[in-house]
Amino acid sequence: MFKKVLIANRGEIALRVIRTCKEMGIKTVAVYSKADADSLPVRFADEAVCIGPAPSSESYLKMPNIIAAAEITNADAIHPGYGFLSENAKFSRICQENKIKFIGALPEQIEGMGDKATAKATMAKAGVPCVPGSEGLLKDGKHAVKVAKEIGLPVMMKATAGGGGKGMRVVWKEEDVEKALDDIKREAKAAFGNDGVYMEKFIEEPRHIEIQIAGDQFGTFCHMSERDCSIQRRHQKLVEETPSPFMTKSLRKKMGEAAIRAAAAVNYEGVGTVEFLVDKHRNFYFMEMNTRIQVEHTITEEVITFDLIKEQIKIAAGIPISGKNYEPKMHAIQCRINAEDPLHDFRPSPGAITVYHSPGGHGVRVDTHAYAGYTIPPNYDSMISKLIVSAQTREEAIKKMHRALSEYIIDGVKTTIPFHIQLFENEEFKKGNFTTKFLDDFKMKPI
Ligand code: MV4
Repeated sequence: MFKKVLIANRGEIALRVIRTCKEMGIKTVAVYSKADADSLPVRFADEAVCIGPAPSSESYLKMPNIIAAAEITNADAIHPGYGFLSENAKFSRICQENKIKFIGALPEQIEGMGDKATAKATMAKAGVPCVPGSEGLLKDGKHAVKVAKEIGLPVMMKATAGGGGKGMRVVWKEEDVEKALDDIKREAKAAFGNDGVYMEKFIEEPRHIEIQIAGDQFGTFCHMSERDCSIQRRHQKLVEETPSPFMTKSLRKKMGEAAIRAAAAVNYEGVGTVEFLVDKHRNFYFMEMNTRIQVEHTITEEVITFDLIKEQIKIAAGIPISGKNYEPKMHAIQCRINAEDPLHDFRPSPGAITVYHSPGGHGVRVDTHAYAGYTIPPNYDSMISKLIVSAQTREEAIKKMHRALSEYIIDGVKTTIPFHIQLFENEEFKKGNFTTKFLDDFKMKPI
């Protein structure tokens, strides 16, 4: 087992990883920017090293500084959390070259998944259902029109270097195909330095359902239930739950097996997530594979009663997994509490938290680095807390979440708590009637 893990991240996830390391008897090193000197991860880690000024580009993304911090402190592994360098092939390779275990994917795996057309071809070959579309990249406008006619409109064109909602375009009419291809190629070239574009049938009003998987260093895999992440706004998830209200036992088995085929196709080691689009007929299609621990891993932990960070560290250290699949035993929901004003287009609201009281009671978990007197720096993403509830049924979990939200007091900054309270009072949401378009039509009442 590792003796000392450096956490190359900040905020709640840095704290989350430190907690598990402590329970496993592993020493921890926090790295921090000048803006995070007073943060809880810095306080709770065994050691802390300042790696630069506030901007991420000069601290949490600065590979030489992080590697230097690991060398100075003699850390034998680096946990990258999510975001920042967690899916950076170059960083994974540099860790490898410096004989520091990167607790994440191998550089080749990250590269293979990063090019979406290549990833899709790999998955299709492995028998993972994919959205019908072009075989590889579109050659030119004529080719695009030909494929659009074959698969039928509407179609979606996607930049192969895009992902997470960047570099996509829907086309409804055949006469618009050629110009849309020109536009998206130009955008992709500017944004990613790669103008490769492929085409798919546009799936209208899909659900976003993802499967948590794990694979060890001996080629054993398991699936660990799904998460429904359809409640998103501009590709930012706000609420996640498991089981999905749309799931059936047979669909879970089919999607779980497909997710394992996806992971096995790239010899995946570690915990990962395979994202699918699910249409109204419960057809499902591969979308992306995430080779990191995700923000929403918590709800899976609640329903299968496993610490996923612990599993991640054990797998990285070469400990085998059993290979048995996990069924959800409970219902869990997570609300992301962001320092944003939901009444003004979710604009960021950084600043000092003057009063802080977090909810508690049976089945309530709060993962946060916030406290009374903490100042949220403007330099990073605006998530300050994750409120997670678990209960026997979805109905109970919804009531529990509403109760917990009503006890949550954060003064000094605007938060998304009022949005969540109204969402958990919405009849269609309560019935489980939602797709990825749900929040497009959701209007908050004044408060
Ligand atoms: C799609 C789609 C419909 N049809 N692909 C958005 C993020 C990126 N990973 C893929 N995305 C989509 N791909 C086809 N063929 C709709 C989306 C999409 C979406 C997917 C999941 C969650 C929210 C979404 C919001 C808008 C569009």
